[in-house]
Amino acid sequence: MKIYFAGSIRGGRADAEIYHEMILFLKSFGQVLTEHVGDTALTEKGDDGPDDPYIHDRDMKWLRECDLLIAEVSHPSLGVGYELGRAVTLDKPILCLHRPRPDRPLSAMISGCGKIETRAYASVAEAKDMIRTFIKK
Ligand code: 6K6
Repeated sequence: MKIYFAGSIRGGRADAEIYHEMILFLKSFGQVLTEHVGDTALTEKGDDGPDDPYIHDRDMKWLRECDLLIAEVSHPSLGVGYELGRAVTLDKPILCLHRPRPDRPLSAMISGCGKIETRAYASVAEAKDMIRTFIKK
C-alpha cells in the first residue's frame, strides 16, 4: 500500500515531531511516499533541496500513485490544503487529523468537504487508532 502523508513544511514545523511519530506508525501498513515531511531536522526555511517546480511535480506524481492520503492539519499549511484539494479531485480516500483549538477552528473547506473524513484527536495514541480504523476500512 502506498501512503501519502501531508503535513506543514513552509507553513511551520511546530508539529514535526507528531508527523514523525505518525509516519513511523504508517510504515507498519505500507510505503510512506512522503517520509521527508516527518524529518525533524527539516525547517520551514531550508531550501537547499530541489527547486519548487521539481517538488510540486514529484509530489503530484506521488499523489496520483498513492492509495490513500493522511493529513495532519492542526498547523495550517497552504501546501497541505492544495494537496487535499487535488486528492479530492483524484478521488483518493482522505483522512484529516487535527487537534481542535477553540481559537483556531478547522477550515470549513476541509471539515465541510464530504469527500474528506475529518477526525479530531487529543493524543498521538488516539490518532493512531483513527489511522488504523481508516486503513482497515
Ligand atoms: C524544505 C524546506 C522548505 O522546502 C523544503 C522542500 N520542500 C518540500 N519538499 C517536499 N514536499 C513538500 C515541500 N514543500 C511542500 N511539500 C508538500 O507540501 C508536502 O507533501 C507537504 O505535505 C506540503 C507542505 O506544504 P507547505 O506549504 O507547508 O510547505
